[in-house]
Amino acid sequence: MNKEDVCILIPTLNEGKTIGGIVSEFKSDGFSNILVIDGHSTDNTVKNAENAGAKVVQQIGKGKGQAVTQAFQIIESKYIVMIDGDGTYLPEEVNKLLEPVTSGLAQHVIGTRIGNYQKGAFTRLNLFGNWILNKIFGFAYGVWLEDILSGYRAFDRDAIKQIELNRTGFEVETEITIECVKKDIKTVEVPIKYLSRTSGAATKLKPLRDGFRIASTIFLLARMHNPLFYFGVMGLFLTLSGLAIGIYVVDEWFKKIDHIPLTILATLLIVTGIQVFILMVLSDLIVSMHRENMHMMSKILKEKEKK
Ligand SMILES: Nc1nc2c(ncn2[C@@H]2O[C@H](COP(=O)(O)OP(=O)(O)OP(=O)(O)O)[C@@H](O)[C@H]2O)c(=O)[nH]1
Ligand SMILES: [Mg+2]
Repeated sequence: MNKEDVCILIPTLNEGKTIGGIVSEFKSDGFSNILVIDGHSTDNTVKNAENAGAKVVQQIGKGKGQAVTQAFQIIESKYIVMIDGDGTYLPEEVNKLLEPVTSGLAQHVIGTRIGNYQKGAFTRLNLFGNWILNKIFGFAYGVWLEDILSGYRAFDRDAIKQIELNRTGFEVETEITIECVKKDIKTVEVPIKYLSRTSGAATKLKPLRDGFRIASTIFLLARMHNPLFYFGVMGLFLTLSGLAIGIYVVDEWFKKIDHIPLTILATLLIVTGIQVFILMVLSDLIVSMHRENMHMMSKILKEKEKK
């Protein structure tokens, strides 16, 4: 692999204490193409990144997701490595991530932090949130990964040109992973080390708010990919709420107490729930047929290309 072919992409927002060191380490390791996409930092991030030899571009909008989307549009290198600028990932491990893409084994590599993290790198809430989000992801997309939220990744150019991103915040890693599953971009995970934030710079992640946003991204984007999951969860929620209210209403009725509005509500919830289940079966049929068509279309295109 030629290191000139690699672009190191670092999204930053007020990481002045760490960014210089990260850029220098990549430079001394022989990587000359380093792109810092900055979210209008108010500290010395830009100066330190430029002094260390990185190209700095200011993002147009707000959020890590918007920054990465913008960067993916301007990068034309053969291989891309994405890493956070907060010093929690090790630049020296870059070859572990690049190896599967440069050897053609995968088009997208995720550095998995779960097996080897420094004490304090994850709070208990982060660790639990991470675990549960990976499980929900597994149920929704049928792909069981260990660390869909990792910020240390490698791609080939073809992958980043296929990935379409719409989320602007910390849902970006999730959306990237979902896009790879949907577009059959081969993804592998490699174990990496994860350090705690030692610079003293504040984290920009708000675990509850961002955790909820990530969970809803996993759920909402599953509609086109796995309607059984999307409508199944919705139908189950409606039906179970209806049943719970219904059980209460019947129990009260035995005690000779009537709850007319609640009875109507329970009936409506159960009927809507059943309708959603029917929608689930129909959507699954549509998605399966669409998938078959797409498969056939790409087969025909490939045969045409051969001729
Ligand atoms: N360009 C840009 N970068 C951002 C933005 N928000 C966060 N970042 C960068 O994205 C990377 C990840 O952000 P962190 O705050 O470390 O989030 P995290 O790694 O998920 O959370 P921690 O585990 O607390 O570190 C860091 O390099 C941030 O500086 C933003 O709005 N714009
Ligand atoms: Mg971080």
